[in-house]
Amino acid sequence: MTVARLGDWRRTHQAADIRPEMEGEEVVVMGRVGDIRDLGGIKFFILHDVSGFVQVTAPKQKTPQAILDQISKLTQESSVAVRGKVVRASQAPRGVEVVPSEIKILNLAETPLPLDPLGRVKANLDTRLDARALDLRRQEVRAIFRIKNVALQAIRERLLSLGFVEVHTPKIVATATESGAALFPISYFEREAFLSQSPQLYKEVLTGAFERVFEVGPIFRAEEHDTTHHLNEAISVDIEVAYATASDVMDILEDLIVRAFKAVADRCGSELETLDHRLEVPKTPFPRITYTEALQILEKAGVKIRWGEDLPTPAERKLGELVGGAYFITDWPLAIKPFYTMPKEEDSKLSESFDLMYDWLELASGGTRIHQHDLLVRQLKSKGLNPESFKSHLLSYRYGLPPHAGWGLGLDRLTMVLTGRENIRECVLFPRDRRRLTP
Ligand code: AMO
Repeated sequence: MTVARLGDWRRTHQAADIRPEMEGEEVVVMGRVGDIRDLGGIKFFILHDVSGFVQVTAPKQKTPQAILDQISKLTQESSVAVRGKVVRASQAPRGVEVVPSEIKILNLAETPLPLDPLGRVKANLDTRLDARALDLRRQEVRAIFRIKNVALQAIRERLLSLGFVEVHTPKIVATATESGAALFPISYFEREAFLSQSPQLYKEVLTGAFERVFEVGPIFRAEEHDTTHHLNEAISVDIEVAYATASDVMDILEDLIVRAFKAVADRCGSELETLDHRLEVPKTPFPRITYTEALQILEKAGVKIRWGEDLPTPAERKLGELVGGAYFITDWPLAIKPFYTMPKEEDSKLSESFDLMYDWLELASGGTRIHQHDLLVRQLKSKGLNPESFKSHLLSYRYGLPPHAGWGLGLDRLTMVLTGRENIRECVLFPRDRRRLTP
């Protein structure tokens, strides 16, 4: 079988760079085939690449038969290389076209396609995710990931400029950290191990060496529920800071969220337009309400939650309606926070912890951590956990680990907010949920 290779063909231009003023120039463009038309005297197709598109036009009178035959073979989404001359053409989209002198079909797409990457035929989310490789070619879908990228870049640049060190902690681990969420067991030679739920314990220990660390990485949660905002694998931006408290890291988080919004508003105008989403940069300072105040606000609105219970989604939705935008809920009951959370000095039923909400959605959670060995052991026991399983980790706490605080921010959830998408699956390239392990 002959395989069309690139050989010595190389792009000279991206599609969007081809302009009417280049009339007469020879160019080589490469991309995927969009609409194909045959209008009797003329054949043309739209070539899309990552920059945009350009029309390739072959007048039958002036084009060698071999090239016309190749255009006849083309199918939508095939990848092609076109060598040709730039021609000013007022009737063509963007006022310019490429008249081919040579076409190389690099890979012919099979027909029919499972979905229409030009987005004219609507498909449901499951069909789209099943054919994600094609779905990701849609302009609207690419806009989501460009926004995610720009937001993450803004966050990363800021953290680096604040002296944070980017770290990578193990994802194959021996213990749980987030008591509420279940673990995925894996077989690790002759032992059982787990996929990491959070870089929590490692990032804490690393404050002893680097003082300020951050990580952008996957977290794995064996949660069975099927919601619009939970996945079994998600990306979390985690920070941990030595000699800091919850309130200090809330300030950092607030600043980062505003910077992410601003970066997207400044640099992703066309993507936001494609998504038909109006982005409002949240005003600072974000409101800070305590958990107890949140219960009072809810009660006034007729939603009764018993003190000490976590906020179920309907209560979060109500709070989103009543408070709205970006806001913190602080001072959670210690009993519903993980073992590493610092109790409040004034009231040990409470903890030095917070969640960052956006409308109804929890974007991040964090707090001051316990840095003293004996208190940590007590807390482990009070949660019914066996300190023996945390033995190697506990060692670090014996050697003068500094007081520290930090948070974990769900990047996929932040992307939901920045793009106005209702389902987290839209904001993850290849989402993993209870039913979906492929593609
Ligand atoms: P938590 O469990 O609240 O805290 O997770 C932090 C943030 O990560 C996101 N997130 C998820 N996103 C999608 N699907 C999931 N299943 C999922 N689980 C969590 C959320 C959440 O706010 N160790 C602490 C963080 C810390 O205290 O530093 C932790 O993991 O946006």
